[in-house]
Amino acid sequence: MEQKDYRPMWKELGLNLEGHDQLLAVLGKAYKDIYLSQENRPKGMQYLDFVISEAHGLRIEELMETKKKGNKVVGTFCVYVPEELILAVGGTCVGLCAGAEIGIDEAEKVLPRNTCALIKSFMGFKLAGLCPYIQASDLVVGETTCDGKKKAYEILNDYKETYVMEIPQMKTERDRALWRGEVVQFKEKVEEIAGRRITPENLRQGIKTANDKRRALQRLSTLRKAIPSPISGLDALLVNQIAFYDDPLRFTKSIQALCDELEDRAKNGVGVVKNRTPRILMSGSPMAVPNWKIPFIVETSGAIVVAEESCVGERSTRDLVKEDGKTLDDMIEAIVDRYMKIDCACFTPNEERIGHIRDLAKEFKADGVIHYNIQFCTPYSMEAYKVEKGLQQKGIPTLKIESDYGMEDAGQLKTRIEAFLEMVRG
Ligand code: BJ8
Repeated sequence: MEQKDYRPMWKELGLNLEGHDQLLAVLGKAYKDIYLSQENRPKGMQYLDFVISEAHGLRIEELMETKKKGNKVVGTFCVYVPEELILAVGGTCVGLCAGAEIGIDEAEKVLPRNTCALIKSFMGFKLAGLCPYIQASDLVVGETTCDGKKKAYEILNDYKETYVMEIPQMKTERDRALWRGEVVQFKEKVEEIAGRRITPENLRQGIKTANDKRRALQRLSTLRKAIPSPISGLDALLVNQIAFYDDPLRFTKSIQALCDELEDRAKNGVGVVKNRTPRILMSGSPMAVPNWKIPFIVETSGAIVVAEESCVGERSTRDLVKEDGKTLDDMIEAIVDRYMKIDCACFTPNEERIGHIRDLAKEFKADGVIHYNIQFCTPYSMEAYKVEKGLQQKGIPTLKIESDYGMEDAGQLKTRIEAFLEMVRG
């Protein structure tokens, strides 16, 4: 099929066309090398291949169409932003976190070099004019999680107005009250930009849509418990990444169909690897699209990733918002409760995260855990100590790695990962 020319739309959005062409060329090649080279992929992944190929085309066209109808697009950087409220007013929530190095030179003009790659990436995407999602957003929402993000939003605000939600640092009753206030204020902000009120009816629907998406992702996760796993870690990661920007209803339907296929595979003992392949749980900093480096190295070194303890994975799908609320107040409380359960390393203390990692390692029969933090990410690199200790107590082998989005350390990482897998195999 002939590719549609989206350049007029990109121009209208103010993208840097030359840089954007380069980005698409690099991404296209990486996708082919990393994804399309995999063997025995489920047929259902064709939908994801299509979504990736149209990530800057058809999907942006859809967003522009919905905007024409008066609906709003809200860009976010963190799983703390309650998608339910955006869906309630007919809006679309898109993830703006970025996992590519391109644009980093621009980012380093305004950010210190020793800033985490994720922050540099979203800043670089904006400054270099490479991200149609941020251009299409009517509202960009930041949050006070780590110091790097918090301060970066002040700078981003010079280029694109950024609304910031205050996230508590602890989980006491006082913190819950603060968070409740933030959720209510955000609800008012969403109503203001949408020019529509949030009602029990539309919020109930918003909650259901977001929960249904999480249910589909939970089902996918459960199916990865099969030995051998019916889907690669790379493909499962891609599904979790695409969850942040695809149309939620269509996405949910497609992932349920993919799960039907995986269920058949699991029943018939069909997997993407052999039975005795080492099973790895990845844990740590989120892997925003197109950050596929570590799982690619792991899976081309003779292991399979069976779960991700990360915001692009279990942390954002584990909990649902209770659906039995009758009044608007009940529903807001249910949203507040659900989001307070997120165990980001920005919280202190954060013991529940260690418990979650141990539980996941057990449930998924992981032979080892690879804890990954993006270089210069203080919360996750600091918490790695506690994670390692907690896993050691249970006799679970752990490898701690730190990396950025560049490929310079790929060889060294591969050597370390291979040595770890050797040890895990025993
Ligand atoms: S809830 S993990 S999505 S903040 S990698 S920018 S923490 S220095 S991304 Fe996150 Fe929300 Fe937490 Fe999840 Fe800072 Fe670390 Fe960079 Fe990070």
